[in-house]
Amino acid sequence: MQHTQFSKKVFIAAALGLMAGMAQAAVDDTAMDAFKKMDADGDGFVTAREAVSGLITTEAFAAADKDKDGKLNTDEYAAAGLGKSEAKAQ
Ligand SMILES: [Ca+2]
Ligand SMILES: [Ca+2]
Repeated sequence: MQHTQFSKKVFIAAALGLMAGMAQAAVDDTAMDAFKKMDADGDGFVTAREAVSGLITTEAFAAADKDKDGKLNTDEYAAAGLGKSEAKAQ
């Protein structure tokens, strides 16, 4: 039984991975996932301290913080593409 569940999970993960490559919505979901992980205290904003803990540089944070309030909301985070920038980061 557990083996069957495991296989199903692997299949779903593979399917999601496929969709993430094709659909913008899936990519955004991944970004939101990363946002939630980065938002350590769960207040809905990523502060500079949380961002640095989440491997975002202070430069990237400042560039993403469009309204300069010192924290990123989900819109700023998604607009900056921080959740998917690692793939092409140099
Ligand atoms: Ca937070
Ligand atoms: Ca902001």
